[in-house]
Amino acid sequence: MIPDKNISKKFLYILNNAKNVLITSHLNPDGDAIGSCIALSYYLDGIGIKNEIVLNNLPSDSLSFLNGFDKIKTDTDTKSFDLCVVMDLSNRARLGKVSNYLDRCEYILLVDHHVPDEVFGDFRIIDSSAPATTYVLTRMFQMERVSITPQIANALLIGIVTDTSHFRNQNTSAASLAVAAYLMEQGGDLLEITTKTLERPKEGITLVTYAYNNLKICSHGKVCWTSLPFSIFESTGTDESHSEGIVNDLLNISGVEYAVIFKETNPGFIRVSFRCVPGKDVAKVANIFGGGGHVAAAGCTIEGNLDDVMPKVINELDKCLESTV
Ligand SMILES: [Mn+2]
Repeated sequence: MIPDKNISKKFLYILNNAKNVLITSHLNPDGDAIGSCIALSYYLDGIGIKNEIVLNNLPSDSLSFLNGFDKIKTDTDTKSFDLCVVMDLSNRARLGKVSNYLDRCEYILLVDHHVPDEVFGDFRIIDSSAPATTYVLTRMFQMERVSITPQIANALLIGIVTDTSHFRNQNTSAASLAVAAYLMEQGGDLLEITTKTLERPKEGITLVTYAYNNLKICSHGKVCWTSLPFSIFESTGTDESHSEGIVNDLLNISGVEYAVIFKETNPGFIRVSFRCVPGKDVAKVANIFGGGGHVAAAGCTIEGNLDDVMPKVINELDKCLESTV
């Protein structure tokens, strides 16, 4: 459903008449999750409506440059909310512990751009053709002529920039660029967002080196994968956040259509991230292992050790490859 004027009107009506709003999104929040939460929080602040952003866990430090980052909390003492706005979320389980707080909310409003795999909430605005949740929000603000401050513009812009992989994946379109341009006109700082979100933490360099030293290319050069065992995180004092972006780099190798990274973030738990070039689909492979995501970027967590998990996943990916050739 692409929100039209009626839906935008209803969305703003619900927001403007709320008294105390819980704003939330998925666990391991990304740029789009926090961008949509922070933008909405600033909007509600602007019209004097009490609101809190509560997420299962804090986003990675690489996003901490964004104004409003310090609004994000991981719990709340508030006993009841008359409205909860859930963003960028297709499955209630991905709320993590915040799921428990939904019982304290009278009305649940969902804004998202995933193909939903679970229907919940009292009113849903889901545009699965949109490149980002912040795009959906921006379009509704535009239709209702809501004035966008530079802080709101920045928060909205980060969602579009990160969900389009810096305007490089298939979410990039004339429409997403036009909305990004509009947000720049409202004070969004594209240069800062692209620079900061592409920065790699110094601690992460050992992980990059390890990942490149151990990468494998198979399936006639179409599949590239690598792994980071728990021991490397442990010996370098790093965590998963320091390894962000490595899987995207693998996809830059010429001829590679699918990239996978296996991260043993805790002993016995392997986080798998998939990426693929336009026209291919990694969400269906992630789904097989109980994960999810978008066609071009997906992930899952599998219990087991690297030696067992890696061949299983690569095998499934190979099957997919055969069926799409
Ligand atoms: Mn998103």
